[in-house]
Amino acid sequence: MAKLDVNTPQPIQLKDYTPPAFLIDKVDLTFDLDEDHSRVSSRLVLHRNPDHPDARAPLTLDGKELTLESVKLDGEILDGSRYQTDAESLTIAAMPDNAILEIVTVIHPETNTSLNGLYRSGGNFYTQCEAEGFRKITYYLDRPDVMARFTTTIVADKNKWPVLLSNGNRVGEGTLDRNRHWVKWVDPFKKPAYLFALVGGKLSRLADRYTTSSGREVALEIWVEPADLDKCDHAMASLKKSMLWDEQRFGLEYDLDTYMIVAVGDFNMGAMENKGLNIFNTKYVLARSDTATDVDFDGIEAVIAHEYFHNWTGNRVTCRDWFQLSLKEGLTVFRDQEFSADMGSAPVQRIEAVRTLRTHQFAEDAGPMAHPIRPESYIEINNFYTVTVYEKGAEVVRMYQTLLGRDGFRRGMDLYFKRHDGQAVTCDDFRAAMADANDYDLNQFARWYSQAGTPTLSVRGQYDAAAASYTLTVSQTCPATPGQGEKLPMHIPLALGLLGPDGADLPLQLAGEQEALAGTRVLSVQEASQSFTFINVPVAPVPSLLRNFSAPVKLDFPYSRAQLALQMAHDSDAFCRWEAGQTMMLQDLQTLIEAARAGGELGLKDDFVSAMRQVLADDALDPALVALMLTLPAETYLADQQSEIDPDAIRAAREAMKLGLARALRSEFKAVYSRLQDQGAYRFDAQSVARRSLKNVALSYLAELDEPAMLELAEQQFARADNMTDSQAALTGLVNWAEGDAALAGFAAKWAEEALVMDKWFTLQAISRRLGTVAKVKALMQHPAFALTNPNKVRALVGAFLHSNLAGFHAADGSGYEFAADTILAVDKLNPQMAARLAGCFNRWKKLEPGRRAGMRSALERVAAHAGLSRDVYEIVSKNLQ
Ligand code: 0A1
Ligand code: ZN
Repeated sequence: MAKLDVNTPQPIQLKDYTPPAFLIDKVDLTFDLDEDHSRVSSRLVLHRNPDHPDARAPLTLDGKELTLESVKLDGEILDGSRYQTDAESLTIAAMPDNAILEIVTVIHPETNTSLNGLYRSGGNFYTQCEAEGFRKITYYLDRPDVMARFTTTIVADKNKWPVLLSNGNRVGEGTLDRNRHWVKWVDPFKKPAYLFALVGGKLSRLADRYTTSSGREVALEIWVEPADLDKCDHAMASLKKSMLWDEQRFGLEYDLDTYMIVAVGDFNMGAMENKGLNIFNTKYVLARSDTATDVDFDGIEAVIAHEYFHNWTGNRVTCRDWFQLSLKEGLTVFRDQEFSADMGSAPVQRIEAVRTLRTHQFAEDAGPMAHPIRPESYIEINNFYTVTVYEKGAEVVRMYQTLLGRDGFRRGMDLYFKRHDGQAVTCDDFRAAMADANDYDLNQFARWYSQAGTPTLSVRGQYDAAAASYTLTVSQTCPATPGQGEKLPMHIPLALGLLGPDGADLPLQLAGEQEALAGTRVLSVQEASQSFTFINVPVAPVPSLLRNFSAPVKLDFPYSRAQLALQMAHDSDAFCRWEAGQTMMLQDLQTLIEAARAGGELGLKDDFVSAMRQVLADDALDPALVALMLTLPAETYLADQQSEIDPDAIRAAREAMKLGLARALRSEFKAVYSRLQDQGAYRFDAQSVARRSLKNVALSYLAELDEPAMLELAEQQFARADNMTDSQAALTGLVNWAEGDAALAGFAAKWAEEALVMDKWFTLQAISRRLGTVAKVKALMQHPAFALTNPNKVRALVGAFLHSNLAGFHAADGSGYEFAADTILAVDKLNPQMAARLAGCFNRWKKLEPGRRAGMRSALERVAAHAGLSRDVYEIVSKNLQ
């Protein structure tokens, strides 16, 4: 590992939390925006915080990369002896208990490539302040437990930046000399600085209105580059649906007169919930049926909802400190998942959420970056916007609902808002509201917040024919994770049913209970090992376990193949039905991987093929569910099941299964493909999306067959498609063959001006087995549509290759690792947050076979030793090398 020196970044610890020495009541900001610099004048009304232990503590404001012009305390200009600055702060030792502080700083948005703080994109101005970007705008108490009322005046050239937006309500505007104009905004709600936003530029607006349940009229505005105005309708419709849903499900209404969404092409994440002025990555706003896929339409609906829901879970009630990030993110992801379930097919949404969790979060939990949903320490908070904090956090919130029921969960939410509206609070406060509203003991449940790692739930069943009873013995273990050797038992809701020989649910009656209940029930598992006995069970049942994925755990039950086939065909729980298929598929893939490593035959088992044939033939099943059942797990997920990863064997096994199924079920796939051809124009509704998804899964199998007629199907679909879903699916099938080159060229020529469509073109090639090589990715980085400064482009090409192309990235000659190291270092100079995300490609390195392991280690060491490395990348590589 790189030597530690005095500049080694130090971790911040949850246990060191202290309240701020001062609080800010009011902040008035004036921005003077210009081409080669911008000036920020701030006026803070402060008072000493009585909750701080030291009544004479100095005032230390956060500030980074600022040029300080002046400091005034209560009207008096301070000379340099009255305050101190260093690279990250400004301190005034002698502070009165109440004060007005006026500070002027100069900043350079025009050279800010980090996309944190105030920056430029396409000539316009945008901000990103979460988590700690506000300190790059002005000196401030940049921490979420300091909530203030903001007023913002923006001054800028009228022609260059005609639209000037900030949080809250617009209260005034006017013109000035030198062709400049000003606009003033007042946000009536107290907020932490991370929710501040400003936008200035040439933008066009889609406007609409919404009337809330209590009759408040809200103006809705989506602001985009003029050329994109025809791609905002779906986002607007999604926003209105979200507003209605939150009123109906949680009784939560919007609270300002205007709700604005701005889309920007340069953005580090998906979107940001700034009060009244959300800023979005264009990817999660812009959609037209010919430019965006069904997956994009779904993603937009979910992210629009997510940011809107943050207005209550995040903004009205915010986090005390960044360790509590999951308080707002886990809860808001849970809320957007529930919304999506209500808008489309609930089982399909659930299965997709579980796939994401297993593919990405389980991997994170098993690697060097494993952390609990409430981490105990961090070096760079931007590295903790993780699938653990978000997706596992959402699973933890879901478990409250599973344990308490929907009504109980709602009671807990109501109490949470009643107690904490306008406050900055902790995950413990949320748990207390759930416990108190339901008089339910959630003390053991707290371990979900503090223990990292994915628990394994081992279940064994014992049928006693004489007693007509069935006993399930449930034991739990959780593997060690960095810094956490021993784990204590968790409180796990285990939802289950028992299936009779025909696959129907048996009535459930636990020993000691008076009557049997039909369907699913939830057991509360709390011990390291415990037993549950069901009585009046007439036959040996097949247990249907962890229904609807009732807890984020790995389940271990010794199902026979026949039992899995029964569940696949009959389980009343769609998740368990899908899961049984996945279990069988994984078993067979594992066999194939071992065969590939040993150089053996890669054939498919008959019972697996016939179970899949039955799924394809089942007309009663939702086509979207059939599509999911036929979708193979990602290469990376397969890698995570291995004790030692051999990327080539994994690829060979996965392709053998795909080709084997395509050959065995050729006529079934053809029939499904023909049956589901669209009649008429594109529509985005659950049924049409489901049909397209199955049709395109069928095409993806058929395109594996090296037969001209099958490629012709893909070519025809590509030529005729009126929508991007079908167009992209056809191209994906084609790119693995030489015939794909012409289609790729045609696609690029057609969509050269559409940045988001070109992202698809980059990704398709980065993950293709034929084209996804280091040399090809390097060549594509020279394409005029690529830019190392644009996160969407970097993610689409480099990110996709490093994270999703297992065999390409892990090329045996180590070229993938050298390429990764070079690119991480190049991106780190521009945008550390992006570079750190790329560096996550090394997280599995200890599990690779020895040759590749050595190559990865030396690439990691080269990055770690690089002078001037950011804190962001340092944290990832140093934790990898520990
Ligand atoms: N709070 C946002 C996510 C977000 C986080 C950080 C960002 O920049 C560093 C941007 C957005 C959300 O959950 O949507
Ligand atoms: Zn969020």
